[in-house]
Amino acid sequence: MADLVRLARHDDIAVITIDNPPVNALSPGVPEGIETLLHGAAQDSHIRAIVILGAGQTFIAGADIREFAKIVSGERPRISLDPFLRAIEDCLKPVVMAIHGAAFGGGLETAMAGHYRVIASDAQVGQPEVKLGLIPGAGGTQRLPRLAGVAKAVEMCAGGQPIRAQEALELGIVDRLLKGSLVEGAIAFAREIASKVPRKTRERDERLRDAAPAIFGFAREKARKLGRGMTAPLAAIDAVEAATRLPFDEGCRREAELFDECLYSPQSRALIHAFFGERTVAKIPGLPKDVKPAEIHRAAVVGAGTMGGGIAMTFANAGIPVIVKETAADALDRGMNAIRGNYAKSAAKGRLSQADVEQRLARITPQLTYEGFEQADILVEAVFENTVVKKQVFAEISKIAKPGCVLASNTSSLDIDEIASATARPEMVIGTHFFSPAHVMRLLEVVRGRGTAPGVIATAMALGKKLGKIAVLAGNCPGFIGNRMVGPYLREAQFLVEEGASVEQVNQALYDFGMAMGPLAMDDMAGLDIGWAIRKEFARFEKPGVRRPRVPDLLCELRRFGQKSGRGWSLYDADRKSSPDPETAALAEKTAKEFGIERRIILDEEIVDRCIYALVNEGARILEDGIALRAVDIDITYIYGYGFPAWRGGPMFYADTVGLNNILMRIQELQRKHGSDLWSPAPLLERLAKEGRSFVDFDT
Ligand code: T1G
Repeated sequence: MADLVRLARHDDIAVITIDNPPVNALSPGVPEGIETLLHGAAQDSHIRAIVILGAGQTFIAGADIREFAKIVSGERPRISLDPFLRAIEDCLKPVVMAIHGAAFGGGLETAMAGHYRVIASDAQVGQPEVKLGLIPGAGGTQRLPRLAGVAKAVEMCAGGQPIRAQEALELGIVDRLLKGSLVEGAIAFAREIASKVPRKTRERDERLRDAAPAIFGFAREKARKLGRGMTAPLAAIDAVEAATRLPFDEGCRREAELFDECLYSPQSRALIHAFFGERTVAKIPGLPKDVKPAEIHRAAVVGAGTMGGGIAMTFANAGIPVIVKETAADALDRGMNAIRGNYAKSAAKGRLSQADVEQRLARITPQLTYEGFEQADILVEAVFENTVVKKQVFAEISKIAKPGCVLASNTSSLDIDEIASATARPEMVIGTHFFSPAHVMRLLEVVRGRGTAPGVIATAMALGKKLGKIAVLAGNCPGFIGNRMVGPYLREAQFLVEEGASVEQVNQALYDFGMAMGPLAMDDMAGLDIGWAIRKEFARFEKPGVRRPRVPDLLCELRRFGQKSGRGWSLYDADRKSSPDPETAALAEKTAKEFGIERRIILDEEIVDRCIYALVNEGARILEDGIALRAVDIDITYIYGYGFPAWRGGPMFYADTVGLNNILMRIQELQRKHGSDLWSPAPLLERLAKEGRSFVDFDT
């Protein structure tokens, strides 16, 4: 095994390089290796100062996240990084940390134990541990406020967002920005400071005194709002607050206590599952190794509606010129006005400069013809959700498209093979299901058809990453992964309203569970007419006599399509703020009477069980059918596409935490009450439960 750490002498400067690809994580052997070489260099009389840096793409990206599961399972002891960091901080010769790429988590904590820090101008530093349900556990909550001030340290540790090099310099986290060669710049800097007395960050208390107590109260309020349900951000605030109240060593002990509470919490396991899941979904087993994604330099979108416009923005935001075509001038104008409006909102929030906005708008070419489509590397159809309409568009674009051009449909549920049958090149057809608003939502559901070529799958998955999306590959069936599961989830929510729960109770119960919004609120946001069109499209597959929700169709017949028409399940004002609609409640009561549905008091627990277990059960069927490659693909789909709380790990991981046997028993109870057509346990769920296994086991 190549050395994880090595030392090179540059005359009077020692350079210690960490070489633990891919991200120089502090895996077992790395801290030990650094400490050994540091000790040697400190003893070497020729050496006046020491530089520590990372090989490859980045400085240290943190502790080795893979080790946490082993610690929690007891497979390996929790080893504190503190002695290693003190060895650096107490080194008698100046230690300069040279940062490039990312200094995240334990990486920034290691850097702050150094006496000086220099950084490449495009690098980032941060304490993203809360995204893993953890807090900085190696002195970060104690050293960062001493360098950056308390307010910024709270923001970075509780929010987890990295900052750029320039801001790190302005804050005093780093001492110099380097352009050009990092190692040469660092060595030159080390020579400059070699004769200075090493500064120990832990002794730099001056910035702790400027902490206004209100900082912590405000931060907790913000954390409860932005990290609703998450415990780690609050623990991070407690730890930084401890730094302002306790001497360094005691502050570190308090940090370690809070860290352990997080480490052994289910939230951390769920968020680490989501972290690796986000990377796993990009791996497509069975794709031939020699299949390489094609480059996408130009794109074209058919349809400038809500989805088409958002998709065009997504390409433009990624630097890809895009044509957007409509059939009528007024529709095109509406589409372009919506795009300009979205950019204006981003500029108003300071997320984009006016120059950025103009640059992105310049990449979007609105038009009423297919002119230029023949030059595109991908054509995306984003027209009305109807198979006949989509096939017509595919028949047209497949005649124009150049050889090798990917033909993609943004359908959210229709048959990709049926759509592909309208072309002479079904091997180039694939589903690219964006989520509304397409320029914001991170999920991209890539749907392979029976004939889709491996190269087209590879291209769509790589394009997803280039567009800043998390691409998940799904097989072709009605609704693919996401919408196929949302069907039973919404069905149960709608049934519960007919059975006596209020719309608000159903929404609140799932919101309190952690969903970004309740199921009926989501239905109203997406538009009840979408579900209506899909139900009509698939009515022929429905088994006669099986109970189905009545109220949603009645609302649609009354032209109540949700937010877009000011009322649906709820009422909406001009700012789309919702309020209870007594007419919906009356409609549910009347429907129940008409169809003999018993009305009763319903507890939140039943609402959550029925909606979430409907998701899990359908998820298990999707795995059986091979529509999803792994259970984690379903989890990532729901976390990034449907607002499922990441701190619960996604529906399948959540099911594992409840225990599949418990879920099976509850579903069998619902089966006895509501019948097998609505509630029969998926065979995979039954099998795993009987074998005492989990969905995570199923994936491994
Ligand atoms: N540990 C183990 N594996 C890691 C890792 C880590 N810290 N970071 C990345 N990987 C793996 C990843 O799974 C993938 O593997 C490969 O590296 C490339 O990653 C004590 C408690 C640095 C910005 O949270 O944000 O320090 O899929 O695809 O897009 O207080 O990785 O190839 O098999 O993401 O170029 C805190 C996590 C840890 C940073 C690079 N640190 N990493 O992005 O590559 S907790 C983090 C990232 C901690 C201390 C605490 C990103 C990156 P595979 P990638 P990338």
